[in-house]
Parts: sequence; C-alpha cells; structure tokens
Amino acid sequence: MRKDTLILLLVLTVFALMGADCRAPWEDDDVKDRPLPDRAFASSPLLRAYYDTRTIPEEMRDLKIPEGTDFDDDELTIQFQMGGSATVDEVRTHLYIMPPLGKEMNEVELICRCVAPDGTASAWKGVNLMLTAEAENLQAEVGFLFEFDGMISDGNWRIQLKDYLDDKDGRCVMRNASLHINRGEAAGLGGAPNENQTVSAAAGNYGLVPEATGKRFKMDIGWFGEKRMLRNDFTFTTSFFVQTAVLELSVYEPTDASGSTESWYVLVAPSGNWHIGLLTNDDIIETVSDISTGLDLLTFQFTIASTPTGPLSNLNGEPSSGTWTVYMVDTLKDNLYSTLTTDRADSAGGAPVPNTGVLSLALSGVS
Ligand SMILES: [Ca+2]
Ligand SMILES: [Ca+2]
Ligand SMILES: [Ca+2]
Ligand SMILES: [Ca+2]
Repeated sequence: MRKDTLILLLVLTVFALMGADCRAPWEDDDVKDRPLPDRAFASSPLLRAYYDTRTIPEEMRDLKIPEGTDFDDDELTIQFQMGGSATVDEVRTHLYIMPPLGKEMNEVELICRCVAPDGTASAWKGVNLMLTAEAENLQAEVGFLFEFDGMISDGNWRIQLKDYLDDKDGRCVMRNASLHINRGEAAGLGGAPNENQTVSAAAGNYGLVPEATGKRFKMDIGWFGEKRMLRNDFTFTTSFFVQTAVLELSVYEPTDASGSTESWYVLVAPSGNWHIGLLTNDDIIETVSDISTGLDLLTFQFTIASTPTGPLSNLNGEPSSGTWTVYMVDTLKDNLYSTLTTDRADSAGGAPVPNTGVLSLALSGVS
C-alpha cells in the first residue's frame, strides 16, 4: 500500500469513528436532551410570551415543576424582560401547564408567585388549571392586581412555580407562559382598531384534522409538536392592540360524534403567544344534519375576549399586524374525525353553502 493511501485511510477511519458517535458510551439515548422551542420576541414592552408556540417541537424537553422540598431548587423560575417605563397597575401570568404523567389537572397542588425586578415578591397563590369541573384551562391565569402598583415596568420579572404538597403526584410540566403588565395595552398607535381576514380555499389547508395524542395530557402540544397539527395562516396589516378575537370555522363530522369529536384549535398571535380551545356544542352557530350517510356540517364561532376587570384573555394586548396562525388537532384516536371545509352550514336553508365557510378571524381592540 502506498504511503499517501495509508494516510487517507487513517483520516477516513478517524472521521468514521467521530461521525459514528459523538456521545460517550455511558450517555443513554433516553436521557439526551430533547429540543426546546424558540423564545418568543416581546409582543410589546408590556407583554411577552415565553416560547413561540409556532416552534414547539415534537417531544419537547420537559420543564418540570418541583413537588415538595426534595429538589435543589424549590421552584421553577421563568423570567420575562419587560420595558415600556410604565407605572404598573397590574401584572398577570398565563400558564400552559401539563399535569404529571397519568395524573389529572385537578390532582396537583400548584402555586405561583411573581417577583418584581427589585426583588419584591407577591404571596404564593393557587393555580387553578380547570375552567369548569370538566374543562381544563390551557392558559390558566394568575393575577397580581395590587402587589406591584406604582412600580415601573422596566426590568426582569420572575414567575415561580411549585407543587407545595409532597403527596407524590409527580411533577407538572410547563409548556409555555406569558406575562402581561397593565393588560399588555401599550401606548396608542392610531388607526382603525379592527380587521377581518379569511383564508381562501386556494390559500388554505382544508381537510382532515389529524389525530395526535399527548403523553401527559391529551392536548400536550409538547408531545406531538406543532408540525402534527393542521395549520392555517392569516395575514393582518392594520396595527392596533387586540382585545377580542372571533374565530369562525366549519367542519364535517360523523353524526355519531357531531360536536363531540376531541378536536381542538390553537390560535397563535404573530409573537407566538397562544390561546387553546376545544370544539364543543356550545360553540356551534349553524348546523346542517345528515347531509349524506351520517355526516353533519357544523359551523363554529369562538369569541376570545376578556372581562372588564376579571379574567383577561391571554391574547389581550397582542399587536394585530403580522401572521396569525390557527392549528387544529383531534386528540382522540377513534376514527371519528373533523374535516375542515370551506362549506358553511346554513341552518335555515338546510344545505351546505360552498365557499362561505372559509376560516375567518376578526380582531378588534384599541389603537
Ligand atoms: Ca395531590
Ligand atoms: Ca392595581
Ligand atoms: Ca402534590
Ligand atoms: Ca378522533
């Protein structure tokens, strides 16, 4: 063998060994770091989500919330860099929390507090992960409406989470969070404070809503990831701060499961901030039953809004302009599907009306 051929072989062998495995033999595949989403850019100086929901990967790394006092850190701390130099009147966080594996939302004893940039901490407060006895809240709000009054908004705000009762529930997981100061409504922008956009049949992704199931909880986007959901984008051009979002969509569903497939939507603002809801009978505005062989056409309308001084929509204060995304997923694998369509259910006429049931999103707010 010639000398230069031998050197080439040696070099190739070294590359092959390096390429084969960069990890040490004792590093187990099961514990290697799973991916994390991208951090969200600030929506405004007074509002930001923690992660950009559009980048949540399949098998996202679990950010576990400690239970009891057996951990190095007694709580999970997340930080939000805020600005705006505003005089604080209220602070709120919204939390997308998954229960421990095999546990329900209402079994855990989660508490939360907020720490201001100067170190002032609120009391620990309960996190209520249920909207009603049956409905889980995937943007659970914890409000700090008086603790930080009069402070200046600038600086690093911290949200801390823990399960205070060591009754061996296991550890909850944080998928996303957001922070609102003064409802996220920054200084005025001017212009019309409303805009309505639709997704045409040609521009949209209409069809079957995919079935995908979470690991910790059915709507665990951190398990199946955003790529396994049906995605549609709206483009908004007017600039204002959103207060109310009205989403309309139409689906065909088997009569057997009409209005009760486990189909969910995730509405994502341009910043990556989110709102999640389930398609329920309460949201149906038009129905045409038994169109053919056991198939119903349903038109849904979801109003995502805040109360005057009570609970705040997680999307309140989001700047309107940019790309808004609606994702859909069916979290029960049972061959009962929703099919997103451009046909609209016309209850009065008793028949589908083509091309009038396209996805629509109406945003309104202040400018
Ligand atoms: Ca418990
Ligand atoms: Ca206040
Ligand atoms: Ca517990
Ligand atoms: Ca299903």
